[in-house]
Amino acid sequence: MFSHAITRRPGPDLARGLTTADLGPPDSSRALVQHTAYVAALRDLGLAVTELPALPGHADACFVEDTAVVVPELAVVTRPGAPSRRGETASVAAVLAEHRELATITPPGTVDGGDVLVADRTCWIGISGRTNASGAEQLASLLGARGYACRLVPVTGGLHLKSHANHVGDRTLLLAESWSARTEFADWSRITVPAAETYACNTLLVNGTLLVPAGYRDTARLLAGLGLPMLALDTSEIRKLDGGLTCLSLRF
Ligand code: CIR
Repeated sequence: MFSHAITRRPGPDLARGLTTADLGPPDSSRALVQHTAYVAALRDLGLAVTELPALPGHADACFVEDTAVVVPELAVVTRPGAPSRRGETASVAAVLAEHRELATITPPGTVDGGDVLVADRTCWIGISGRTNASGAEQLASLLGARGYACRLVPVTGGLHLKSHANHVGDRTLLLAESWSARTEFADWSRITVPAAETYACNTLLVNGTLLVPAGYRDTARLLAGLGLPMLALDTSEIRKLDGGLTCLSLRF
């Protein structure tokens, strides 16, 4: 169960954020409405949310998940892979320091939190365009020392590991079709997201409720089989920046 979350409001300069999506520029006012609904959903699920203000000059700063990896024993402040995002970590670390012992990823290592999936005592760490081998090994060593079994996973075909894989409870993973045969996940139960709905892999389990991106009917139907409450949230503007439901918060 999570008791806290950290989020950061999207700023008026959101359209300057990094993206590979070919969906046009985000509307920052609409993004703020969507973000407000997201924060309200976390609060409704019982989390105390620390909402940081927008960080001028850091258009991607609302994607707070990339700045840290938080487990009950520790918070690891990352060194984001995109140099333009490295100024986002300090203000998040200051909040985390109130709740956890802190560790830090150091150069030449880079890690984006979006590449890190922790479920039970297993941690999958994606090696991607953002998370390099040094960063992944540093993180695996920090978490390994605290009893987590870490698995390194090459990330192909998308920004982050969590663009392809997320935990939906009961030792079950939601996996992109293109990743369904990956051996790193083979000993867990798996639900495969149809290729046309890959974005819906970015589903977030919070205290027994599944937050799902609105508009992905086939995936919603598959997830309904889990029997969990589901809440669909509009992420249209966030998606334009390669963002999803997991990346908008740190939960702990
Ligand atoms: C970026 O490219 O860094 C941002 N525009 C999107 C980051 C999304 N983060 C995530 O899914 N964890």
